[in-house]
Amino acid sequence: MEKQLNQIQIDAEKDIKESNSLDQLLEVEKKYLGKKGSLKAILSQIKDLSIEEKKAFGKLSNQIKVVLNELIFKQKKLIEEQEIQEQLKNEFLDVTLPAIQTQKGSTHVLKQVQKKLEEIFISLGFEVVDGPEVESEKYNFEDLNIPQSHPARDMYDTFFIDQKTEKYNRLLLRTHTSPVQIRHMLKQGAPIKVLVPGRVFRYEEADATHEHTFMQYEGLYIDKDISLSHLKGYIEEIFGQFFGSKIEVRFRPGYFPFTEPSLEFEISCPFCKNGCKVCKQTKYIELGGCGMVHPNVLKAAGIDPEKYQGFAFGGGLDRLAMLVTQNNDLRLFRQNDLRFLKQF
Ligand code: FA5
Repeated sequence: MEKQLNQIQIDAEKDIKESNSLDQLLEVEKKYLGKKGSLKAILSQIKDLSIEEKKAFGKLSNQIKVVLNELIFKQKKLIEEQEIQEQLKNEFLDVTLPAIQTQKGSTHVLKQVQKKLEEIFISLGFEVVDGPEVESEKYNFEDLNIPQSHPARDMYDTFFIDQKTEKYNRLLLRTHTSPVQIRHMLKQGAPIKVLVPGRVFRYEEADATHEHTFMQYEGLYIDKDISLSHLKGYIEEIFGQFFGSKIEVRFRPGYFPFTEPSLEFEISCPFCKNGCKVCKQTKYIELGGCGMVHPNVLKAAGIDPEKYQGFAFGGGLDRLAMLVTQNNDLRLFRQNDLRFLKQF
């Protein structure tokens, strides 16, 4: 048996040295040291030996195992080293070649406009807040002083969701950012100074200036002794900073059930002095709606209108982006054509 063991060692050492790939080496390892390998097979004969012979045989087979394992380890290192050398010979790496250019992404133009507005509002002490896009009829309409069957609901072609809640009535996709006024008043009470940018939805046919999904921004300032003159001053400051030039604000009468009085606000054209194609020769650009928050809205949100007043104003962020980019079709912003978007 000792002879047999020695023969196994001689064969195994030869096979190990002749292995020139890791797969081959693994096979050799299995062949001699594996569960069904030659060493295991010979060990099965041990039962017929005397105790003394068993001891000697066990010792010898363990020694052989140690020697073979060590040889396998060394051979493995050798093969790995050879493989690396081979790879280095075949692969030539020119570190002086220019790197492959990856396409750089950039912030979407609507987000850029949103960020710019946010920075200006924040610098003036406003906090930026948002609310859910799936809103309740109560916050989108009722608490904003637009009860059911109020004709003003026609202004907001609404996507309703086939779900109703006891307390908040039907669910819908918010048609404007104004419901966040209610949410924030309920959450924090007066005073409030917030900017609400966000996505809104209306069941409208798309054209160059209308989308069914678009962005709005809305400013709300509630405190003691707030008046329309504050509103005018803030609009002047905000859009002056936004367009980087001194602008003038002009109000026209408007109508929103949640403000009283309600106004439309226009700014002097930041692109010309005497009329251009952006302002259609009128020297003014209409930006959005505004007014003093209606007492009913304050009451609905638990704020005492005798103590607090406030202004709110809101406009279309896509329309603002149209002005900035001098693009006359807002549908382009969402068509994801990189040739268009890469310009900004
Ligand atoms: C409102 O939505 C009011 N919540 C704004 C407001 C806030 C008034 C606070 C008073 C106080 P209006 O429906 O006019 O108002 O929409 C505001 C702006 O959203 C418009 O001036 C316009 O710039 C933009 N807008 C309206 N409909 C669309 C549309 N389909 N696609 C793109 N922009 C739109």
